[in-house]
Amino acid sequence: MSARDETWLALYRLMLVVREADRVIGEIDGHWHPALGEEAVIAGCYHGLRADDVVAPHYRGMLGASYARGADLRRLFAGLDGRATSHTRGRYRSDVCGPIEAGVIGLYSGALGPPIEYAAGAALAAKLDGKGAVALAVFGDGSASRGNFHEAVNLGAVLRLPVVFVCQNNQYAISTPSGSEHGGSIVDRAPGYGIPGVRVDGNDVVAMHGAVQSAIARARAGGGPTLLEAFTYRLGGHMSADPAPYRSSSEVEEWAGRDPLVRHEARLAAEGILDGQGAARLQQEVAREVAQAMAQAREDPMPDATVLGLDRVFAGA
Ligand SMILES: Cc1ncc(C[n+]2csc(CCOP(=O)(O)OP(=O)(O)O)c2C)c(N)n1
Repeated sequence: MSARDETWLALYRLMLVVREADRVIGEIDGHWHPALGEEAVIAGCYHGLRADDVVAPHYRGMLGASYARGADLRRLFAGLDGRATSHTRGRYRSDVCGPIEAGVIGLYSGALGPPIEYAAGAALAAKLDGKGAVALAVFGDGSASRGNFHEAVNLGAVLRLPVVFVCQNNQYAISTPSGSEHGGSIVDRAPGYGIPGVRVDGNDVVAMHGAVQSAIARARAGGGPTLLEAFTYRLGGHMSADPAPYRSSSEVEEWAGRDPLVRHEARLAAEGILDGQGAARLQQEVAREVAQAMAQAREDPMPDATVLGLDRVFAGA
């Protein structure tokens, strides 16, 4: 199998994991933020990075990013409700805070925006190290309206840092449509910083992966930052418990017709890489992996109060 075919298959598998994990988590957690429809952005961004690269993912994609970087699915699931086996031993939810040991920077304060700057900081460290590592910041269209965006991109441009900025533009920030969040287009901000800006079809995983890899190669070679705007659509609600009554069903249906998984399946079949039966087998394999990891995680213990520091909170009470 050619390297291209292997990459395309790996991208498909990663998208399947993201979708299946979303589905399974959504059944037990109403506060989960599904990435339904945005899987191509996630797979395209996080597949194929170097082990020493650092990512600051958008929270809607944190779990997929962590998995792509080698984190254990069971431990990621255990982090959903703070179990002892999770990467932070129950201190922080894994949907907003990936394992730092896998090179994943979390949304530590819960505020959207600062991780874009964390990525610029990681890129500065990588530049000083001189080993060619790159940082990747991924953030939503709403997050791009925060001041952190400007500071991070400006610093990256001025210092020519090895950082790639990707706006995961799913056209909504909770119930606010992107047209009411920011004036003009996000990618058009790039020339103002003197860096390249590229708008990518965020529902096409091959286009997405190609654009991210080109921007990373440029950053690694000392060319500085690139701003990518991955244009996609949030097919689900803001959270799994959100029926999203603030948008029309015709809009959702139109975008459902551009489902990134269906599109990639058609491509894999047309190129003779994976037929319908092969795709069904892979889907079953992924469903088993996700179900098993979730079942194990649900059996995992909750952390001891001393790990969480609760013994101090309640000391003397
Ligand atoms: C600084 C800050 N403001 C508000 C929030 C509350 N909040 C959580 S998710 C969200 C929507 C973010 O929209 P976007 O960046 O487009 O990401 P999406 O949810 O669409 O993936 C908001 C406003 C927050 N976490 N941090």
